[in-house]
Amino acid sequence: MKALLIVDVQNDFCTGGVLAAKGGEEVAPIINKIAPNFDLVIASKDWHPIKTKHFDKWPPHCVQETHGAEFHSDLNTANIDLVALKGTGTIDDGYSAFEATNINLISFLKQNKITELYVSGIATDYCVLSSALDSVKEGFKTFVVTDAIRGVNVNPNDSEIALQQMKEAGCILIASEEI
Ligand code: VGL
Repeated sequence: MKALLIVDVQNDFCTGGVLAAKGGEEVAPIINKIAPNFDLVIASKDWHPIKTKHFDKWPPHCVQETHGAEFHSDLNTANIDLVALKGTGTIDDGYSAFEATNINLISFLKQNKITELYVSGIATDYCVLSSALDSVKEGFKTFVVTDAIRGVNVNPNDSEIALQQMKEAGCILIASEEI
């Protein structure tokens, strides 16, 4: 069985958001198109308290219950079976969807007999990267949907480097039209 993981397609990571990945919202229509091909669709949300050590590194973003933390309106949420909330503590970065605190993501995927995980969303160089690397570590055959991800690129090459890291870790890079 195969699952789609949609990482953090939230307002604060899209155009106009406080930590926007360039063209972040462009992943939404691609994700909407591929989502019906999966047995299970999980969407993560960065879900931070107002005060967290994470905001020593980053401008405050995706604060719980705020507009910035909502899914971008272009994302079809009807496709989503489960929302995984991460970064909910006062010290954790919560980059990986596997750090979700409202659900044990590994157990949930295993209970649903998922063996293949396809990773999409934002940001290529942080949360997509961490989630994909954890997915490999947990033994899932891991795909990264290259046209359905966008990076923050604090340094201009960060997304490129992240893609290389994912590839070296064993992720399979795939275009949405190949799914
Ligand atoms: C993210 C930077 C800071 C992400 C989260 O969702 O990739 N990036 N916090």
